[in-house]
Amino acid sequence: MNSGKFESIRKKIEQGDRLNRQDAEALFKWPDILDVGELAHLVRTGLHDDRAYYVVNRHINYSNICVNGCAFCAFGKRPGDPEAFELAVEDIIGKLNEPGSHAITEVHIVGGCHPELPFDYYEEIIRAVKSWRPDVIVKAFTAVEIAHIASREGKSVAWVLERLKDAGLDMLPGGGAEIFAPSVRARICPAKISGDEWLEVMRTAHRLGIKSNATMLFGHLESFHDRIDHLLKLRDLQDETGGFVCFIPLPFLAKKSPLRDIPGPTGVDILRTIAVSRLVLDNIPHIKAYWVMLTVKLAQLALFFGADDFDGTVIEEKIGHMAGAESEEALTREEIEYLITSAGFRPVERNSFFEPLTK
Ligand code: V47
Repeated sequence: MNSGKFESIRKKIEQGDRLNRQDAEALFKWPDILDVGELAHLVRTGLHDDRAYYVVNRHINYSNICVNGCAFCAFGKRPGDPEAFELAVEDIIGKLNEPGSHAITEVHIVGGCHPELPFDYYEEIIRAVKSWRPDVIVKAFTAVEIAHIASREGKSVAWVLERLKDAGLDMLPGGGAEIFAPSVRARICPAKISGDEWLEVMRTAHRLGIKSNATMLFGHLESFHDRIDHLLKLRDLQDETGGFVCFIPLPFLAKKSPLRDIPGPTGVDILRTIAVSRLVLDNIPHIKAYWVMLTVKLAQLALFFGADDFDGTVIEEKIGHMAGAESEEALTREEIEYLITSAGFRPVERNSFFEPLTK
């Protein structure tokens, strides 16, 4: 690529113009990632100055039993597998009552596509968490779980979302998007809903006033073209609904996953992908450096490559760690603030919707 192309992209960014597919391709090919990072940092700083957000939250997995059997996933287990588990609603509340969870403002609840759990169970989880603490934000069930629950109940996605919203659901997490390209999904997650179905669940959620995040799993069998296509589809839906709060690029962790022969993305590829995401997704306000998958050291660097959010305290994490994540399972508020401050940014505690919280 010649430097003229890079300069034309720089100009677009400086003028606030939208990048197109060719621009994104050029950014993936440009040899110096520091140039790409500099542009992403310009955008990130324009939006968020020196703020780096974090949330005091807790993850809870209600079950890892899953009928999908995705090739990249070490978390999901078939029914009867010795590592399969399923929590009763009381167990979930028990986790919230453990020391360390008292200050959380968000509960992130996800599981697999369970073949048998009744609809009441999902409603009860949300009601129980809300009665544990009415002001805690419940971010629960990926678009994949919502579609699965709807299909098991023989109801529409809108019906499921409306019922869960009535029970107290505040927001959907961004998981399960993987990569939208059908040819790659056919190899890594053939039983999962299609990318278009994932987008349709999110469209419905946003129409019903339920905001969500969005993810992209990268560094497995997909091409740069597939990544760009994924980002552009999210950007198109965001133009339509405005319902995405934050985008989370998830580097594939291969080590203990069924696809363990694939090396997974390098650090440079991860930083470049975060930067390109910031530059292409001009209508999604926040980009998360999810330290669990990135490691805290790379997450710090990601703050210079377009990311503005460090995610959270998490407390208990299974999806990444069962796949071989090398990070801790939890960070304290003080540790996160130290990591952000020592990278030269200003830590801002936020709620799930990125409203700043004063301590
Ligand atoms: O949906 C599964 C991915 C996701 C692997 O919305 C893997 O705020 C890497 O979505 N290597 C779960 N990734 C994590 C997630 C998330 C995390 C934090 C915050 C939010 C949010 C969402 O992890 C899954 C899947 O896409 N995943 N296996 C793996 N081997």
